Amino acid sequence: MTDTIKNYINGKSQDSLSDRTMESINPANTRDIVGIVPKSNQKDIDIAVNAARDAFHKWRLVPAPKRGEIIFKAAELLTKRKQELGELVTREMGKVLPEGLGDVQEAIDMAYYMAGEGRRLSGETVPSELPNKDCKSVRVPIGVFALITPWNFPTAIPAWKIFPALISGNTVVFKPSSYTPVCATRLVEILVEAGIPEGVLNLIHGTGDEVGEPLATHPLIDGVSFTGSTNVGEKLARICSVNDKEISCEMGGKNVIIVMDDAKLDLAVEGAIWGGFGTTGQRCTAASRVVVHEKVHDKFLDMFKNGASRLRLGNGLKKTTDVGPVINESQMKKILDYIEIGKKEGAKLEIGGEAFKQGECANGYFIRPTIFADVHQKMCIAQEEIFGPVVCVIKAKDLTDAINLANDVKYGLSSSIYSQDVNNTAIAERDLDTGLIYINASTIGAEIQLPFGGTKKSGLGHREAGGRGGALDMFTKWKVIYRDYSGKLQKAQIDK
Ligand code: UN1
Repeated sequence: MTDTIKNYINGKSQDSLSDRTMESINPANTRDIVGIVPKSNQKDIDIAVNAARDAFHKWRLVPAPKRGEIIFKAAELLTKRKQELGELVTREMGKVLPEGLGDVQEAIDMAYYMAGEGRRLSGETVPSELPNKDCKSVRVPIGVFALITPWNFPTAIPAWKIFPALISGNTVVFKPSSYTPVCATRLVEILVEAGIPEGVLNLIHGTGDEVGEPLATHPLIDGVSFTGSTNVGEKLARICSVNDKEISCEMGGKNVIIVMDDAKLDLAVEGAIWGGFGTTGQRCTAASRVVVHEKVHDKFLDMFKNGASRLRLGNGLKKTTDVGPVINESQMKKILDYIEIGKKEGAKLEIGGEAFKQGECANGYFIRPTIFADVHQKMCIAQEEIFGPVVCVIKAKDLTDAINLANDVKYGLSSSIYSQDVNNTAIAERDLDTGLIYINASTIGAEIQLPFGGTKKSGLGHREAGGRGGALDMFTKWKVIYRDYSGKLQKAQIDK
C-alpha cells in the first residue's frame, strides 16, 4: 500500500504550496512505493517557521513537567505501536526487522528519558560572595530549531533531536530525509496525538537543497541540529556562524576495531561482523576498519571471511535475512565505485565486491558484504567514509602502531579494542581520539543516556542524546540570575 503523506504545519496536515510530489521507495524492492510525499518550497518553509515562531512564546511558558507529560504519552504510544513502526522502518529504509524494532526502541528510550528531564533540567545554585544576595544558573530554551535528520535511523535520530528540543521549551521545524519521510510522519502524528499544541512541532518534507539548506539558514531560525555528511554539516555551520545561529552537527566516521594478539578472537570476529555489516554498514558508527595485531592477523582474517560470507542478503522483513539493501541507487553506485578504487589501489578483495541481484534481490539495491585485506593506511578506502558493507583489514605491529593507525584519519566518532589485557585497554581508552570508545564490544550500539558524537570532522557543536554534556546543552542556553535583597548597593569584587 502506498501512503500519501503531507506536511504538518501549525496544527494542520497540508500539501506543499508547490503542488509537487516525490516518491519514497522500498530499497529492497523498488516496485514497492512506500509513500507519495510533498516536495516543499520556500513558501512552505516561511509558513512553518513563522508558525513555530508564534508558538514559541506560549510553549516556553508551559511548565517543563507538563511538557514532559506529553512526551511521556508519546513514549507510551510509540511502545504500543512498536511492531508496526519497526516494520515500516524496515520497509522504507531496508535494515532488518530486529534493527527496525531497535530503531523504534531507541526513540522510545529517548522519549522516556526526556520526559523525566522535564522534572530536572537542572542548573546550579551557588553562594554569593556578598551578604543578602543569591545566585543561580537556569537553562532556558533557545527559540525555533531546524532539525535535519538522515535516513539511516528514521525514528531514533529524529527522536534524539525532537524530544530534547521540545522538553527544553523550543519549537521545531523538522525536515526529515527525503528517503524516509513516512517514518518521520508517523513519529510526528504520534506526538500530535500525545498532545503537542499547534505550531510547536512542524514537519516539512522535501530535498536537502530545496528545503534543508533554506530552512537551516532562514533568518527566523535560532538553532540548527543536523545529522548527515561532513560536507553539508560544515557548509551549514559556516553559514550559521556568520548569522549568529546555534548549530550542532553529527557527521561522518571512519570507525575502527583494534584486535590485539590476546583478544578473544571469536568475540572480535562477531564484533567486526556486527559493526561492519549490521545496518548494511550504513551507520555513522559502522566499523569500516579492523586493525589487527600481526600475530593473529591471518587467523582473524580467515575467521572474519568465513563468518561474513555466510551472511544472507534479502528483504529485511524475512527472518532468514541477515543483511538488507543499501538505501538508493546513488549510494549503491558510490559504494561500488569505492570498491573499484580499493582494487585499483592494490588492496586485496577477499570476499564480496559486487552488487547482488539474485532471486528476490533482483529489484533492490543489494551489495555483497565486502572485505579488503592488505589495506594500507594511505589508501582512499582506509581514509574515506564509504557508508556501506565494506570493511578494510589493516595489519599492525603492536598496540602503539594500532592506535596510531586508528587515529590517523580525519574522523573521530567511534572506536573499539578487543584485548584481555587491562593495560592495553586502559592505554587505548586514554589515547584513541574518538567520542565513543568500546572495550571488548563493537563500534556500534550507543545508549541514549550518554552523550553521542565525535571529534575532528565527525562532530561540531554539542553532542546528541542524553546525560550531562548531551542534547540539553544543544537545546538550551544558560541564564545566570543574581538577586540582591540587602536593600543597598553592594559591589562585587570591591566591597570587603
Ligand atoms: C548513526 O549511525 O548515525 O550507536 C547513529 C549506534 C546507534 C546510533 C547510530 N545507537 O550505533
